[in-house]
Amino acid sequence: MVRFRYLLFLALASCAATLETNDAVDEEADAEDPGQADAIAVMIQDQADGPVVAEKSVDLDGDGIPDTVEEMLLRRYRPYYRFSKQDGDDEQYRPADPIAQLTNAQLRIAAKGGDGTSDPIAGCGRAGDHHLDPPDALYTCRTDTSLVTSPHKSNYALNLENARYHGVSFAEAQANATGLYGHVAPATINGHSAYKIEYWQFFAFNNQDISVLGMGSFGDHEGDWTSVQLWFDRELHRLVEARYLVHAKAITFTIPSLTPSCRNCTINVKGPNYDPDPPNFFDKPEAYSDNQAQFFIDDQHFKHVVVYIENGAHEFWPGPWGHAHVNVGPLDVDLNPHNGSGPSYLVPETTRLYNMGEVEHPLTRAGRLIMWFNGFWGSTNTKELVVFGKQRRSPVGPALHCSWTWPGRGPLPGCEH
Ligand SMILES: [Ca+2]
Ligand SMILES: [Ca+2]
Ligand SMILES: [Ca+2]
Repeated sequence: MVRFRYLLFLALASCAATLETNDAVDEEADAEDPGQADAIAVMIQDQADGPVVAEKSVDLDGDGIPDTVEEMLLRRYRPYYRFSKQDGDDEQYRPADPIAQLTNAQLRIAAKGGDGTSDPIAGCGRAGDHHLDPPDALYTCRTDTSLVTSPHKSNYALNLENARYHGVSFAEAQANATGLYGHVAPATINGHSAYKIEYWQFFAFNNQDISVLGMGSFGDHEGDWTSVQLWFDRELHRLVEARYLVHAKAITFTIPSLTPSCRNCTINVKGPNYDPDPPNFFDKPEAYSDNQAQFFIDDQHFKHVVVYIENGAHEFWPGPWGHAHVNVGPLDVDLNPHNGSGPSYLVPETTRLYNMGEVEHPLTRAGRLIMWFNGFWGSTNTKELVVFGKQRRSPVGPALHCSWTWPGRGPLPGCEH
């Protein structure tokens, strides 16, 4: 009898564990390798920012979702990148490793009103060049640089090393998913519980390359975080929405129920607002939502959102269609192309955890270093013609963006789009 009860207990425990992760099954794709969750649990054990046992149910970032499920979702739906050529030339400012950049950056203070930055802060970074090496110095030389101790946007600014603006080679980015991080948080969509899956990609320099009146640099800035985000419906068991961040606005696409017959193929999906030639993005951004999207269908039938990466500015567009232009004084200036005609690849799965965890409970050291910083990821902070409403100022980090989903609460006050 005792033995029977024990077996019953085991059966129930096993059932509970299955139910816990069952809602992450994608019913439009093949079943995943059952060993994958165990392999991810070992990766978490090896790479977590603190001791942990390799256990599939562990929730180090405290959001109620097993961390193995979060990492599995980030890997399963990792995006497909299409970089863009400009005048026949490939992207010159390729993906960059934010931790390596941080290690070679100085900490400064941005003057208000776009009036430059201070000298390197005394006592921050190593002797001589003030580089934040090791990068943990960012949070020890000053204690109010972190969103944990000071949960609002600060005037701190990293001065990235100019010689590192171009990032890594395309071959390296394609092999290592350089600069790609993410997090997953609980969310609701259409009244259903959902997993919000966010990808954040770092570049060390944004080159808008607009040249007007002899000035070739406005719109340019150090540091660039771009993002594409997905909602996985836990009741419908599939992806239901994609959000692309483009020039501080969001393009959304409602993903229909869809199981294409092909594998290792790219499909075009038209939405209810389908229009192959929508008006200027800045005049009518809503014409870009529910218009069209592309997905790469992998050999297990999982959908990977395809992003057309604007040359220089790295905005993630849903396709090569559409255009953006701005008025600069009397002139009408086209922004860089997002034609997707440069290098393109499915972002790889690597041995590195992509999940950063959450701000209050980072999963990895890289996640802590990236998510905590409450200042600007660059020191370009100059007054010039205002093109995008924020001069040449460098961007805030992922968690200070309004589209960052915080478990159980809304975005930070002062968040940016
Ligand atoms: Ca978790
Ligand atoms: Ca610099
Ligand atoms: Ca999470």
